[in-house]
Amino acid sequence: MGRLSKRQKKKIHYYLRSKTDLKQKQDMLHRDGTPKFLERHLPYVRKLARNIDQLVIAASFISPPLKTGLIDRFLILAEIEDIRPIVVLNKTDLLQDKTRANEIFNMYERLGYHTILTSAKSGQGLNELDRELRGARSALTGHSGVGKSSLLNAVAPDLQLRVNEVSETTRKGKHTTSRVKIYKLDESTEVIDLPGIKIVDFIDVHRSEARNYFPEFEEYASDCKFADCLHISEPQCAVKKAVEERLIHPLRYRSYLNFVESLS
Ligand SMILES: Nc1nc2c(ncn2[C@@H]2O[C@H](COP(=O)(O)OP(=O)(O)OP(=O)(O)O)[C@@H](O)[C@H]2O)c(=O)[nH]1
Ligand SMILES: [Mg+2]
Ligand SMILES: [Zn+2]
Repeated sequence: MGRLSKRQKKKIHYYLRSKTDLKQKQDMLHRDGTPKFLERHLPYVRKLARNIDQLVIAASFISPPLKTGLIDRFLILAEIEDIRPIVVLNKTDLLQDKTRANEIFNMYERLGYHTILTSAKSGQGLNELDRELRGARSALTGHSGVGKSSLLNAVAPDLQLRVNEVSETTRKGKHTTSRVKIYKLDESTEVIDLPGIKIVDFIDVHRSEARNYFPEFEEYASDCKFADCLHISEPQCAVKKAVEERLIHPLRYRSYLNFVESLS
C-alpha cells in the first residue's frame, strides 16, 4: 500500500503485548503517551522492526484453532515497518478436509502475501519454507503453540529446539519459548524464534487510517457514497456491499472492524 507516506508511517508507533491486559489503555501509558510496558517488550520491537528482512507469521489449524485476526495485525505491523511478511499456516495434517486450508491460503495469496501451507509433522511445505528463509534474516511470530519452534527444528534439525504439547483442555500453547533467540542457519541465514504472542496493539494509528491497511478495500472504496467513508455504518458503502457479495472476505472485514474498534 504505497498510499501511506514515510512520514505517516513514522508517526505510527506500536507496541506488542504478550499477555492480555485487562486494564484500560490510559493506565498503561506514561505522560508522554508511550506505553509503560513498552520497556519490557522493547527487545521484541527492536528485533522485529529494525533487524529483520522478513516476518514469518505462523498460525495453525485445529490446535490452537486458526485465528486470522492476529495474522492480519502482524500484516499491518509488517506494512508499517516495511518488512516482507510470509504467512505460514501450519498443522495441515490435523485437517480431515482441506477445503478450509485452501480457502484461507487463497485469501492471503490473492491479497499478494506469500503464503505457505505447512505441517512440521507430515513435511508439507517445509522445502518451500526453507527456501524462503535462506539468505535472509527472518523472525518467526504467532500465537504460542502454533509450531514456530517445531517448524524451525524441521528446517534445521541440528538446533534441537524445545517444543511442548498444546493444552488439551484449552488448546492453547504453553509459552515454551520464553526468550527471543537468534539462530544462524548458514552464513547468510538467520532466524529469530520468538515467544508466543497474544496481541499486537497499535498506538497512534488513527481510526481513519485503518482502512489503508486493507489493500483489498481500495478498488471498491471509490464507489462509496461518501469520499471519507470508513466502511462501518455509512449508507451506500461499496466496501460493505463487496463483503456481502463475498468479493471481500468476511474474515478480513471482521479483522478491520476489530482493528478500528481497538483504535478508539
Ligand atoms: N500435528 C501437528 N503438531 C505440530 C505441528 N507443528 C508443531 N506441532 C506440535 O505443536 C506443539 C507446539 O509446538 P511448538 O513448536 O512448541 O510451538 P511454538 O509456536 O514454538 O510455541 P511457543 O514456543 O509456546 O510460542 C508441539 O507439541 C508440537 O509437536 C504440526 O505441523 N502438526
Ligand atoms: Mg517455541
Ligand atoms: Zn464505504
